[in-house]
Amino acid sequence: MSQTTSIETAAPDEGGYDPHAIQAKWQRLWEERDPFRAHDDDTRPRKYVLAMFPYPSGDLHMGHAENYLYSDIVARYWRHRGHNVLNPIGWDSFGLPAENAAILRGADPREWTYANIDQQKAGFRQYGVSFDWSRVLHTSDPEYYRWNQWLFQRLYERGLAYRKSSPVNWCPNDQTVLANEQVVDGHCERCGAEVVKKKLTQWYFRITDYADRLLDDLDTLEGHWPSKVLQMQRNWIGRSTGADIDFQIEGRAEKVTVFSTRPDTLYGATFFVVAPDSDLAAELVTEAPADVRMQFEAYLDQVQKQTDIQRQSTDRPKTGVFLGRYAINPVNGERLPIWAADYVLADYGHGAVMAVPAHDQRDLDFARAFGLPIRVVVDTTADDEASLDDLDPAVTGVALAGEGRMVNSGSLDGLGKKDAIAGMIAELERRGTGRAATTFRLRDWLISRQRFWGTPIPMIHTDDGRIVPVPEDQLPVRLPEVTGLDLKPKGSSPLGAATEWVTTVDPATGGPARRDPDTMDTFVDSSWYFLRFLSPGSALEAFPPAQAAKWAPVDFYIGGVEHAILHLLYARFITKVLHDMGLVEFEEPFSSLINQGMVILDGAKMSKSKGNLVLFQEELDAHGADALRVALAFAGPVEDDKDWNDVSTTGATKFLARALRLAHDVTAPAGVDSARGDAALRRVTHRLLADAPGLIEQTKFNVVVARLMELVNATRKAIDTGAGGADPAVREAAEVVAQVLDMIAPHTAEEMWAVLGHEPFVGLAVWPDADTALLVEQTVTAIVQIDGKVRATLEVPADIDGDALEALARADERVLRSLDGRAITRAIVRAPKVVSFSTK
Ligand code: ANZ
Repeated sequence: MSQTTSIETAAPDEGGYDPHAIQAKWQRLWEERDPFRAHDDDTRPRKYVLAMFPYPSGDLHMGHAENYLYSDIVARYWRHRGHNVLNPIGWDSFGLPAENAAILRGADPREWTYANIDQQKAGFRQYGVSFDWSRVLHTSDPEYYRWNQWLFQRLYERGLAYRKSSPVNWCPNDQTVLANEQVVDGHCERCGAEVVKKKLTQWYFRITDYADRLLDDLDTLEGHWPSKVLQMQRNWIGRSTGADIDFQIEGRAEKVTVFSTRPDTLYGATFFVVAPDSDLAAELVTEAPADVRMQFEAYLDQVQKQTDIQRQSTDRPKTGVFLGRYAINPVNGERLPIWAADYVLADYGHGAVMAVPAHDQRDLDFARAFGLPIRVVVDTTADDEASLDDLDPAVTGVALAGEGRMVNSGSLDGLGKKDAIAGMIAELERRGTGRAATTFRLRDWLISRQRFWGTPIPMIHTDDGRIVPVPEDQLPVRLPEVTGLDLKPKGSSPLGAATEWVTTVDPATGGPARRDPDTMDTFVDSSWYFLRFLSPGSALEAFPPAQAAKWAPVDFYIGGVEHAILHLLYARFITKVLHDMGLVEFEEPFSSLINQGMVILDGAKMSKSKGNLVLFQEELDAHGADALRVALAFAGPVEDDKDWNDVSTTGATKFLARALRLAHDVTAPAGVDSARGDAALRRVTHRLLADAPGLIEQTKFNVVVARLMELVNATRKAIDTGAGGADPAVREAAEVVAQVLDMIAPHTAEEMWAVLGHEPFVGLAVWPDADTALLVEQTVTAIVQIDGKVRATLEVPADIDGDALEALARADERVLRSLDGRAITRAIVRAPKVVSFSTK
């Protein structure tokens, strides 16, 4: 594109700051010349800056305004530091809202989706975000989701994608399954409906294979990710260490294994509990008498209506059914009655527990409710405390969960907890009936959804019962047209009813077959999108490994804390898989992470339903992008919530007008040595240059705005009361204002830069180095007294010695005039502040 467009600059008249005109002008130029494109062949150091990509939910809102402002500040910052910056944008455009909107209107989810994307694109352009627009991606484009299908098949080959039948979270409203991560306090994360359990065959990704790495590698992110997020991830993965213990069941050939974090308490086991909704319970009850079976069935019905949260809550009466069977304690041969009870979950550990009521509160509550024996095997009394009798859990109802010495435990007696656990594990291993084990709270990732608007799962079910991948040369499996399809949720995927689409052939035999009708969880789409930005148009590969080596991992990632678990965990998992496939060298996708606070109103979250919305587009139209950006950046620390009441777009506009006016008032020509200019102003300028990098890298954007205000004020003062616009230090200050302001208010900054006589773009101008000589407070003001009266002040070096200071004072013109020929009889010098002369 030609570079000859002449740059008209706004008139310098008072109050002539016209943000909308300035904005339109520079946005046009950016669009024409595309200055923020990242170039793969650029050899300068690189930075990859990314804000979590948006869902095309409609207009951009204040949350977007904040999020993409922050990432833009950081992207612009690194350009000013001479880096080749990648700051891409795309849309996370599959998902339920589009589908639900389409159902409401009887339309195609594509229409809603792409119309919203266009609207948001325009909003971002109007907001002056310096994206590389050449790399836009939409996850709902076949060009993108083709690579989801590729990824799925790679996971399938590696045994990391598989199908199983198990109780899953089912949202009765959305009529689809949910991953554990999408169930919040027993309710659907999206629609709030109460989630129920349903046994279904679904596709899973084996994220549990990576549980140890996902947990251990969090240590490498310490100090780079918010500690809260690290903790949430750790809790979610939830590693427990202990032992797997095998129990013989009377009348059953195979042993049953339980997981326990307290194998040391095995001698204290007095009963055995299985999850009512486990296969084991169903099996054990088949041989029970009819009345027990009926009782069990009724109980199971009741249990299946409960959420996991309810099942695990401690403050509700314990319920259960004795199954009439017995397990044998492997260390002492005791018969333990087997119960089915809802506090044991089917999908944690092995779905069965050895119950040790003396030392586990849930087991104790259960034992007391059903009159089961309670045996203490750990003496938790401290030396000087009451006897163990006083702590008897059977009486107090409080389990002894603390540490102590083993009792009633054969050869373990007298040992402390750690030794007793080790001793018991050794004993179990010797007998071949147990071993050290680790269990995770993390479950495999359920990725299939019974909805239309997602990536079709690229698998084929042959009529003879095999499940095979769609041959790679037939990818992508595109979504069919919606015409004639009923998208309404009905428990199975609407794609199953697209007869023509679903009918296919077995690639091996040509025999009849059907496509898998489910689509993928949209978290699959977002688990690797940051890599797709490296070559969004590639038809050959998901991403080129060579580009990944150059650009990734993402240096700066920003988004809401609501993604602290789901998205980040999945992206970390997929990155590790890609690492193991040899496609990326790194194992963590995001080197640093920031969670921005929310923009709130009157102390509350903004919401359409509450009617307390501040509309992004309205603010943008009223004040322009720069004022909105300055006001938001200034409103408070990045991580804090910002109340719109504290956001001053009016103040921001005044500040921007003042800044621009500086540029108009500069009369010193460019290129004049500013060293001769106003030293006080130069110090303010260079202190900002020196401090801005640290402030930005610590995301203290509000402080940068404050420091810019300080420099604008100091420059104004120098113009009005000092050497005026002709002072080269004033030009220097105005140029630095433009270069630093660009991060926050890029349109005004470009305008200043042009007014100052520079070619566009200030957004690409590398900041000058701070002159370190100007950074120390080098001079102090010394006073000179004659016979007790101050006659002169001197600007002197802070480290001046007494002799030099006295010499300067004696030579000073004002001092000589005051002395008027009189001789100095005595001099007292306190360097560097005071010189006191006497003449009498
Ligand atoms: C015996 C025992 C004795 C236990 C004791 C604890 C204390 P975390 O730390 O959460 O991993 N458990 C095992 N599988 C379970 C399941 N499917 N549903 C509910 N509870 C289950 O908890 C591990 C402990 O939770 C295990 O250790 C087991 O009870 C129970 F004084 O075994 B313990």
